[in-house]
Amino acid sequence: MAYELAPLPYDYAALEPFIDVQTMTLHHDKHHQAYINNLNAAIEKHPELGKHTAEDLIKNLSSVPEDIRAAVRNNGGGHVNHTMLWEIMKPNGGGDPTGAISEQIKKDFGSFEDFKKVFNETTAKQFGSGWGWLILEGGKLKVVTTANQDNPLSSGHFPILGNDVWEHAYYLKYQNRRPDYLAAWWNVVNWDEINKRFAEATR
Ligand code: MN3
Repeated sequence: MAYELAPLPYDYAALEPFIDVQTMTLHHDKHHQAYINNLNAAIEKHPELGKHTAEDLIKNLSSVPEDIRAAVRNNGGGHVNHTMLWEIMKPNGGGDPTGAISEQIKKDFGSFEDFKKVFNETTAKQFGSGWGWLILEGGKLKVVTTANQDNPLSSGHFPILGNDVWEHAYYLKYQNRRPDYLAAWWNVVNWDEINKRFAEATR
């Protein structure tokens, strides 16, 4: 198989009480695995593509053969997005941002509280399934959303952080209260990893 699911980098219960163990188990073992299975099934039709990383595939969707392009966009995106999500969370995370991203947030949004408000309000409004993202555009941080499993990489932006607002990400614990999930999520973010991604975005 060209693509494989990495183990969750912490225990399934490690993000309690903000993200419950059942959601983490289903989200990683079933949802993320399904994106990988579907991506592998699509790649079987064009095995030469399997030498590329999933990131490279979604960065260059126009080079993916048309018969599997939608499958790669959705399932390659699903794989890349969830791999990032597990990495930018950690037990005992959260708190104020650190390092270079902290300075950039202050510069572009005024304060961490103002940034969170923009991110949470923008992402809460994403209609249906999708993601909220922080990207760098023209040297400035910007909050954007995408539908489905689309990733900013496909439009040339390396995502610094992103959060999943598909109902499977929060419904078991938060039901229809997407804003409550978005507010709670900041308690588990991993600023060290987000700083690494910010450095990558600025390269
Ligand atoms: Mn998801």
